[in-house]
Parts: sequence; C-alpha cells; structure tokens
Amino acid sequence: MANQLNIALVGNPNSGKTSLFNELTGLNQKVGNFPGVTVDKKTGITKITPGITANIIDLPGTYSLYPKRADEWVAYKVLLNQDEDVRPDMVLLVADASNLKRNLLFCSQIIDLKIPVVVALTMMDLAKQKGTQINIEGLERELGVPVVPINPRKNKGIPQLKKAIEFAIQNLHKPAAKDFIDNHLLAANPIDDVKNIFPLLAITLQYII
Ligand SMILES: Nc1nc2c(ncn2[C@@H]2O[C@H](COP(=O)(O)OP(=O)(O)OP(=O)(O)O)[C@@H](O)[C@H]2O)c(=O)[nH]1
Ligand SMILES: [Mg+2]
Repeated sequence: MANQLNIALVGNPNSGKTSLFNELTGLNQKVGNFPGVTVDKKTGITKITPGITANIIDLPGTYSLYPKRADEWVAYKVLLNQDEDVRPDMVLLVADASNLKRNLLFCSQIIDLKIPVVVALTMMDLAKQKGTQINIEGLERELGVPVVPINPRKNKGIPQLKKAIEFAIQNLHKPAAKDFIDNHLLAANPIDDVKNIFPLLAITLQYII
C-alpha cells in the first residue's frame, strides 16, 4: 500500500472542517462562524502514525450531493472522482453534533458512495449546552462507520481520530457495506435506460447507484 494517502475533509458548511484541517496540518486557513468561509480546495500534510503520512484536502461545505452553488461543485467533483487533481482514498466527514439530523443526511449520502468514511463529530460542547445527548456507540452502529468526537478549536480528540483513520486505512479494501437508499431497487429500469443513453454518465452513476 502506498504510504501517501489522500483524505478529503467534507461536511456541511460551518461544521468545523477548516478548524480540523488547521489542527492536523499546522496550517492557518481562514475559519469563521458562518457558512461558506472556504470556497476552494486546499491541501496540507499530516502524520497519521510515524510511518503514515496523509494529504489532507479541505473542501467547501456542502449540504448534499446535489450541488447548486459553484463552491458546492468543488466538493462534489472530488467525491465523485471527477477532479483530476484530487483522488481521495478516504473521507473524513465532519459533522456538527449540535445540528446532527441535518448533518447526518449528507453523511448517509457519503456512506452510500462506498468511499471509506470516518466521522469526526464537532460541536459536542454546543450539543451539551442544548441538552442534546449523543450515544456515540449507537451512532456508530447505525451508520456502520467509526464516529470520533473532537473539538478542533481546543485540540481535543485528535489522537483518537488518527487512530480511527489508521484503522480505516488498514481496511481500505473493505468499504462500508451499509446502504441507506438502494436507488437501483427503487427505479431499476429508468436508471438502466439513463446508463444506456449516456455511457459516460454511467461511469459517474456507478459510484452512486
Ligand atoms: N464550540 C465549538 N466551536 C467549534 C468547534 N469546531 C469548530 N468550531 C468553530 O466553528 C466555526 C466554523 O469553523 P470552520 O472550521 O470555519 O468551519 P468549516 O466547516 O470549515 O466552514 P465552511 O468553510 O464555511 O464550510 C468557527 O468559529 C470555529 O472556531 C467545536 O468543536 N466547538
Ligand atoms: Mg472551511
């Protein structure tokens, strides 16, 4: 296995992706308490273990895999392997624990892409203030992927996150098995028709259908 991995940071806007990026890479990209701060991809380097180095790619926030704004297309293209510069080996999905429901929608779409995923759960402090209790193990069971609570602002949970990434790397050839929505089962004929009409699109569709 190559020791240089590409790990894409994705998640809803304002979920803490760049804060985590800065923590992992030692760089100082702009963060801000409002959505849409990051508008283009940025790459830095981190050590997952003494022997494993990874490229971390910070991406603009996106709410779903149905991009509307130009910055949402940046993340979309990377996730569907349509970006020539960046081919992610795995995804670090940053989810805001204080807005968990909305964040998990995107999370389920990413898991359905069959890209190896580790979920980094930020804003645990804000969730606690709201009185929201999160059962991490239960969430891991439901999603079928590792979930690690972190606070990138206070540099908390980073060693645990790196451990989960290390473990995921060892299982890279075994992507998550769970399907949230089996699109092919819902509409097999139309999907096959579209694949026949647009053979190039079929290459993209194989990642999501
Ligand atoms: N309270 C709290 N604040 C956090 C935590 N993680 C990040 N933040 C803050 O959340 C805000 C958003 O952080 P960013 O890192 O800019 O978020 P982002 O996901 O990169 O945002 P976009 O680039 O707009 O998609 C900043 O004010 C951070 O300081 C956390 O765990 N707890
Ligand atoms: Mg950002």
